[in-house]
Amino acid sequence: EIAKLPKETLALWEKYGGDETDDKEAFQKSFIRHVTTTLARSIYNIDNFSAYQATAHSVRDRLIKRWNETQQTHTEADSKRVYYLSLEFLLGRSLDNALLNLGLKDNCGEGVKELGFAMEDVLDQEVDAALGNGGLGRLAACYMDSLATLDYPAWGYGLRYTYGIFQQRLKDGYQVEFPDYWLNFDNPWELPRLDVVVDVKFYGSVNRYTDEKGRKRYAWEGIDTVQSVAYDVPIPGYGTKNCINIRLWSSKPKRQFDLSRFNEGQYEQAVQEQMQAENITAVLYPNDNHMVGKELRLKQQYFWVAASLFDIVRRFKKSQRPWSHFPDQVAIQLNDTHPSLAIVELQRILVDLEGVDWDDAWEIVTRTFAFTNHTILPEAMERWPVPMVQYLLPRHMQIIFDINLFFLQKVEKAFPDNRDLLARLSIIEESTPQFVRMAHLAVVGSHRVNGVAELHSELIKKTIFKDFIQYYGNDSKFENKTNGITPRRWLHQANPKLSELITDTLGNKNWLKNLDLLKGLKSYVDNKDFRKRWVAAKHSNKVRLTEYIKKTTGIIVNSNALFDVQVKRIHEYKRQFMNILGVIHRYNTLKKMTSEERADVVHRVVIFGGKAAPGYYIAKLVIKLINSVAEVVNNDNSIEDSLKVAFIPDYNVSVAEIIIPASDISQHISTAGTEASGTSNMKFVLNGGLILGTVDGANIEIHEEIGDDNIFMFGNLAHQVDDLRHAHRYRNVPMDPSLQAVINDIESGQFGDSRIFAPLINTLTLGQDYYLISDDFQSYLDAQKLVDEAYKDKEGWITKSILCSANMGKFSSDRAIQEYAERIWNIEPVPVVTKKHI
Ligand code: C3B
Repeated sequence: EIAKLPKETLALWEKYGGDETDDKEAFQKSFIRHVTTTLARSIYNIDNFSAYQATAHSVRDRLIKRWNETQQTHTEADSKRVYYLSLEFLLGRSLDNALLNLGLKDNCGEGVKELGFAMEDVLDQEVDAALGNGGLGRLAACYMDSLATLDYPAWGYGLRYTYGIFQQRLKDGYQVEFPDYWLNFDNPWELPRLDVVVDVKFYGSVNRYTDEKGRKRYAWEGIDTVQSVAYDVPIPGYGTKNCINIRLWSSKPKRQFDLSRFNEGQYEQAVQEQMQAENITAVLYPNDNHMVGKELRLKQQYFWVAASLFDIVRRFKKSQRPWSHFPDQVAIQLNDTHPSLAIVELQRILVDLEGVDWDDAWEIVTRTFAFTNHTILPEAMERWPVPMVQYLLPRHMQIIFDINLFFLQKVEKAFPDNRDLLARLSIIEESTPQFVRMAHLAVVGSHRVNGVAELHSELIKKTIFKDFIQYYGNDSKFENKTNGITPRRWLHQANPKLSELITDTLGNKNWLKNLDLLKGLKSYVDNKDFRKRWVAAKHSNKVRLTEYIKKTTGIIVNSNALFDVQVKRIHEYKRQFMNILGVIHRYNTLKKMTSEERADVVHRVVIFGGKAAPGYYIAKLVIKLINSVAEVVNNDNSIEDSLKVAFIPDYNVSVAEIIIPASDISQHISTAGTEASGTSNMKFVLNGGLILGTVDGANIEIHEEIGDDNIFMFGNLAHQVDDLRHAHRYRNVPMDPSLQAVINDIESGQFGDSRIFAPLINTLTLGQDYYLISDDFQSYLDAQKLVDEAYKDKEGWITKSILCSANMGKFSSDRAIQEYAERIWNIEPVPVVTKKHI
């Protein structure tokens, strides 16, 4: 096509294209151009925020260039791609990451400075893209970073929520939620593709007809059509030209107005319809590890899945290959069960729209999909009422019944006369009403199912998917892929001082692409100079956090104290409750000491952060209790600063980047077997923070890597949990005496009106202590004592801290992505070669 253009046209493109080079001068030119044109401002009215916008737009220009080159390269290579379907992408801020990954940091930093701004202030203007709840959404973001860095041809697909996860503020110690209208100002990190539009249907009916070959066929006549508009978010890799794409869909009404209604004078109803369409992608459901069965959520899921599959199929069709080649060109990863309707949608496209025979279609579908499970908590399992699915997606419901029928027929052949097994394996739960078990659909429709840490992957085979193991045989489908985190954001960006020390020590930045190289730090563990700089880095991070705590809470803490951190979503299984009960125990122990005795204790700052789902009453009470305890402890001069408690509001990715590098010890204390992996545990240890944790999730593998000396583990083991719960339920197990004492303190009113906390305390007594706080409490206190002892040995602690980081190579998301690519997706890297600008 290009060859057909007149020479003069080509010459113009050659001459004027590709101006966005990476040098300082070109950047400054871009910056000033964006101030005057994009922002319509001038040298006289530019503040930090406009400086951020101008910088972001200048970087965006360069990102888009790479994005284009990458997409062009991938299209030409026409090799297999992976599509990562995730309802959540918790990206956080983009500017600093883009500067680093594009290699623009120094030139832009200088360029901005010469223009009169400090890069730090400029970076601080950006609002987080917070399109996720917690671990699952942040994992997706880390995986996109690694996919880009490792040159894989990959796309993410998600939703462009108008409102991300709510903003948390505190009022009288209680959480209050505010909307996160993150698109208030323009968003330079997305490319609106107003021309990429997909019609998505809902409701309606199914017609049966006979096609020209005499086959019975089905056609779904949906009645409510909503448009899905694409917004592309470029994700640059580190140290590569590769820049991949996350395509986020936004809903908009198909027609601007229903004119007939308008003419009939029903103006309001006509506008209403428009608003309903826009509603679909309005808000991210704020639940973590908990299912809420709202129809709008199901609509979101189908809206997203339908638009994404349409896009993927359209791209495949361009290559004119036969359908049987689809799984050789396309791998689709399902991030949890949220996108499992994609299995049904692809089967529908193939059978109803493309006329592929059912069995051939099903073969294609199952070879295409793979599924990651992130939880075994029963309340998190997605089940949709059959009547709701039937009404919203009548043809899909038929297809699910057929998938189930054919699947159960096969099971019956292998296990005749085993009705119980059939009922347990069925995709349909035979209750009133019936439910669709999305996890079963995902397992049956995928060729691989993986858990996210070794223990978790073993547990799913023994619990939620036990019966599938009996049917498929142990090793056929089920695998482990231990989670990982990107060292670019979580060490290099979040902890610049430590990153610089590591680079100086190892001689280069190669560790950022090969985290195993951190092992090289071990030979410096006794090097005085190195140790000094290591401590200095940690201390400056603690000073930074001290200032942040003061700014956000007014609480003044001592940066020389031991910083003890628990930041994550507030959930009973994560046991923030146990942590604060432990704090009360510590406080009352300190109060009983004499001044001389206290002189000997390690001073602590206990730091909490995390959001509770707005409807999760008990979790919200935990926040209140933490703040009530903080109020009393922080104002008690008699304990002489030996203990401070701070709840940092509105925990998010950017706040995590300040907190994590400043931690001495962090708590990952879930009831054994309940935390599938955890990923913040990896971030803390990578930054030289030690862990106090239960034998759960990735704690176990971190322990394996860093050794007994560098981690504090406690508590009952996963295999003991069932028996302990049974005992609580049917025997009268006395409460742990130290715990009982703490409960008495709360009930005595030491932390304010104790009636407020009664429902919380009831979870330990009336609620049968489902999360086994009493069973683990003594062991927890013992472990805390060991932490204090170890911290007193300053030099010993530094050694532990260094060895922690040095042994964390395994937990790079690069390693995880490589395993997925080789074992599940069967895709190869496609490096981007620099293209001319035409
Ligand atoms: C989380 C799990 O709770 C974590 O243990 C795990 O590390 C991450 O996923 C990533 O695998 N998770 C979540 O954030 N939301 C869910 N709905 C289910 C699991």
